[in-house]
Amino acid sequence: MLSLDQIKQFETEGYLVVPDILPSDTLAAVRAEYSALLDGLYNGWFDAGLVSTAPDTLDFWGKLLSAYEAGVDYFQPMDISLPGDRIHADTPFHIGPAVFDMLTAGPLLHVVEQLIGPELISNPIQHVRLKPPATRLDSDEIRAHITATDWHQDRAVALEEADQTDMVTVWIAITDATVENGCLQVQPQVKDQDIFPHCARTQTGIADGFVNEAGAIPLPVKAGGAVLFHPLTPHASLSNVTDGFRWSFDIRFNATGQPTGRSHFPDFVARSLSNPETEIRDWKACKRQWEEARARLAHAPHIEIHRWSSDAPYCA
Ligand SMILES: O=C(O)CCC(=O)C(=O)O
Ligand SMILES: [Fe+2]
Repeated sequence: MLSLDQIKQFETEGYLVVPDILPSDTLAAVRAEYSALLDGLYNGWFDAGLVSTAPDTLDFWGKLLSAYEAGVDYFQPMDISLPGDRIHADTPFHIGPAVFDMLTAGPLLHVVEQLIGPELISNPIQHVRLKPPATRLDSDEIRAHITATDWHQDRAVALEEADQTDMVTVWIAITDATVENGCLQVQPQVKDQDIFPHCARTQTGIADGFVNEAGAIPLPVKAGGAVLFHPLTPHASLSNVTDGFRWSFDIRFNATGQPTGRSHFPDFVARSLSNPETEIRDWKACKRQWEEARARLAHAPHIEIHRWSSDAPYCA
């Protein structure tokens, strides 16, 4: 249950840190599900000769690092979404029972409900981020799921159709997120905040001059806790300067009936006070929606996932 002060902070400053938002059994189940997922993936890569270190000598982190250093993409098969482009009939992704329990965790939905109401859809703009130590990254690494993320607003990296919606991002720490291992940082919102111009940077990020980096607030949070933020709140992540991985998920919710900003991907009713029978409660139904989207999109023309082009004003 959020206090009135917490709700007010979200409304005025555009962000909120909520410790222990994920039940500890759900957190443990997510870790176990990912451990089994990576074991299966790694065995396949080893058998195919793509990685050279035998699985039995490596733990979870060792497997991730071994895959990364061998140039094997561990990210997409572990992500909880399809990619923004190059979707094929067999593009891997991961939705399992523990991930679904995280997407629909009662205490988490209860907090979101206090911010945007009791009719909630799970927005398909959602990712896992498993970030290796910066010193181990390839020099040309740019992916926001692997390296530090540029300053941006989530509203700006969705399509215009979602500009007028009520959306909340919930960024969940699965390992403790610290300043050293690359936690999130925000720029508190200002009154009448608007969308800033975004340009091609390391990823797509806010144009120069719109973010006062000196005023940025780093938001460390322990595993199982979350940072919640408004879609207009500028945020970025710090570099991971430790020798361990930083692991988070970011998931989003909208008021039901509103466009998600990525409508070619599937949403589902996560919570409904007025029509509880419309809630999806079976992880297999959620997974099936993604499989159906993948089958459809594999043969469809590419759909841009945001509005910015590098020749936009402010990007010179
Ligand atoms: O974790 C990160 O590096 C960035 C996360 C982010 O941009 C988000 O959750 O919207
Ligand atoms: Fe973001």
